[in-house]
Amino acid sequence: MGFCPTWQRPYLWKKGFEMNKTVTLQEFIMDGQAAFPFVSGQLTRLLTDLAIGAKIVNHQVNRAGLAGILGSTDQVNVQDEQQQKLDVFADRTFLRILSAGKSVAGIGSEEREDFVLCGDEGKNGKYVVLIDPLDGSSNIDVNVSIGTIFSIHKRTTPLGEALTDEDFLQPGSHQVAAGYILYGSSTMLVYTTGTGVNGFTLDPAVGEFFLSHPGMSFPDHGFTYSINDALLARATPAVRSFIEGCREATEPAFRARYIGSLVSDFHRNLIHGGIYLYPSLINKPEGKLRLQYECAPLAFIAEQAGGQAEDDSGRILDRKPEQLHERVPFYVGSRHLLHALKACRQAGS
Ligand code: P6P
Repeated sequence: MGFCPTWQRPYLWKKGFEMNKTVTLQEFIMDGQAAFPFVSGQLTRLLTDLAIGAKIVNHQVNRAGLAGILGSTDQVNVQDEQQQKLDVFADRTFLRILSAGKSVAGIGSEEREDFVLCGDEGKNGKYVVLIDPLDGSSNIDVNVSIGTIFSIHKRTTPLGEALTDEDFLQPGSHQVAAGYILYGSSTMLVYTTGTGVNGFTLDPAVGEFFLSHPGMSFPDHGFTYSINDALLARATPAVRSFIEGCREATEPAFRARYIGSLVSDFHRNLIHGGIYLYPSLINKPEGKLRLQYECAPLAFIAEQAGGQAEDDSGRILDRKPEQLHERVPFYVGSRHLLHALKACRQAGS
């Protein structure tokens, strides 16, 4: 794992992290708020509510086989994907909790065609949330890690007015915060508010998230590539050339790792270094992943952790979305590997 950025050390030392004092997520969020004395506290409430939703979803994910909520519903979601029972549970859980919290004016969810208004017709919440309630849900029934991805923006419409589509179509560079929850061998919540990336691990015995990965950053090395190999024949020449280069490299040799769960592949690459690719394809030039609630939040985290995130034409965070469920090609991870991919693209141009 990359070392904690030096500027974060005084804070973490003060919190007693280096003296092995356990710092809860709640303390960390509250301290973050204390650093901005004039804030309303709504972001604190919002982050706290996301952590509560994470605990509830985690409980169900861990007992899915026993709770009769494995498998799919007879519904297909707006992505034209078979909805899993846990997809629906996670979507409803985060919607219920965030709506009750008063900080959120509206939510754009992977599981719903249009955004949903929260509270009093969405007129008073300061923030809008974009969320993939349960990413990688096709892995649920085979007990492979899955995740939740969230993106937080300030509303663009004035308080007291009805939300519009534009509130949910802001470029990733406008995000106030972004994060993911990984329901894996342990359950982690990793997030950024623009001042570095910190990871918290849930202690199920006490139901608290504790700071376990302060100041996360991509290591300078890292030689793992994550791509669905079956897609390569339909990928661009630049991606094919890059992967061939990874396969042929010997000093150091690369490893191929692909879990089929974006949050899991991203998290492993963040800790050990690497690159995740879901490319544009001949029959799907826009690729598969969704910009607003998968790629943009992970791109914010990646850049805050010293990495990069691009599509075929440039920086993901600079992309202005036109549709709520817009798909983009997505390449994210260690800076040196994104540079190598870009060189392949330029060589092919
Ligand atoms: P494929 C899961 O459906 C997901 O959105 C990501 O979590 C994952 O990385 C990708 O799609 C897997 O897609 O086409 O390789 O099965």
